[in-house]
Amino acid sequence: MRATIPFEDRPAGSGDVMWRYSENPVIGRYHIPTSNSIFNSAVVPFEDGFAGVFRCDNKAVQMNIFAGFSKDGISWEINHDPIEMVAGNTGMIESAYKYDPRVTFIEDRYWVTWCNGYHGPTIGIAYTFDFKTFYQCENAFLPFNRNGVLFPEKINGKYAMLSRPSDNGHTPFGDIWISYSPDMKYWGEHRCVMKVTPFEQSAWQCTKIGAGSVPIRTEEGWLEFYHGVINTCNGFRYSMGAVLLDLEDPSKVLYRTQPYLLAPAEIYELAGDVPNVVFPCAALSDGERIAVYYGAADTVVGMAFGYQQEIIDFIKANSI
Ligand code: BMA
Repeated sequence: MRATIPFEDRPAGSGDVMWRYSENPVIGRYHIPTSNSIFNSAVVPFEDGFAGVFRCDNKAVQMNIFAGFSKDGISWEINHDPIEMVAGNTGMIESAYKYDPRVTFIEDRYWVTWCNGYHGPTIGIAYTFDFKTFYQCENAFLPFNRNGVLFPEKINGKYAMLSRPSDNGHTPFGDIWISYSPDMKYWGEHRCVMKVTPFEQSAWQCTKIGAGSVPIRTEEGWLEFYHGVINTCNGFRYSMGAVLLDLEDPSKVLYRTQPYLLAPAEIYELAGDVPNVVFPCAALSDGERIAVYYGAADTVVGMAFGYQQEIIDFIKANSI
C-alpha cells in the first residue's frame, strides 16, 4: 500500500495558492553528525513510505548526496555515510562533488540525477532499486550544466530530461532546456523550453531559471515546479514558480506563472548559509494534493503544500 502523502490544510485566513508546513523546517542543518547543512533534496514514494536523496554538505563543506528513509515523509532517517556508487552503464566517472539531487521513478527503478563535479558541474545519473546500491551511469552532458530533472516516463519512446546549461561559477544566466535519450547514455535533440523573463514583466525570474521537481502528469499538461532568480544589489534571490508543459511535446510551454508561488519570507529562508533561497527539488502528488520539498537558504529543508487543481488554475489565470 502506498503511504499517504504528507499534507497540512491551508492555514485559516490564508488566500495563498501554496502555503508552508507549520513545522518547517522538516530537516535541520545538523540532522546527521557530520552535516553543516542539508537542503536541495529529493523525495519519492518507496515501499510503504518514502525514500530520499539528500544533499548534505559536511563541516569541511564538501558536497555529497546521502540516502534517507521515512514512514511519513516528514521525519527522516538519513544515512550517516554518503552514497557510494558502483559502475552502471559505463566505467566509474570522476565525481569531485555531488549536489542538488533529483529522484525519478521510471518503469522499474529509481533514477537519480545530480550536479556532478567533472571538470566543472554537469549532470550525473545513477539508478537504484533499493536506495542501497546505486549504479552510476554516464554523465548526461558536457560541463557546464545544472538542474537535470528526468520526466517520470518515456516521451515518444525516449527518456527526457530538463536541464540548465550554465558556466563554472555562480552562473549569472540560464534557461531551461530539454534533451532526449534512447538509452540513458547518449543525449541529444536539445531544445530550448523556456527562457528568463524581461525584468519589467516578472523580475523574480529575470536572471536565471532552473527545473526543480520531477514533472507531474496532469490532464492539462506536465506540472513542473521551477526556481527563478533575480540578481539584487544584495545578491541572488531564489523563488519558486510553476509551468505547464505540453504532454506530447514538453518543449512547448502552455502556461507559466508570472507571480511566484513561494518566495523567501520566513526566517529559515531569509537567514542561513545563502540567504534568500527557496529551491524546490521534489514534489509528491496524490492527484489532488501536492507536497513540495525545497531547500531553504542553502541550509535546511522545508515543505510547502497546495491543491493540484488550484495550482493549475492559478498558473493558467496568472500566466505570462
Ligand atoms: C545554485 C546552486 C544551488 C544553490 C543556489 C543558491 O547555483 O549552487 O545548490 O542552492 O545556487 O546558492
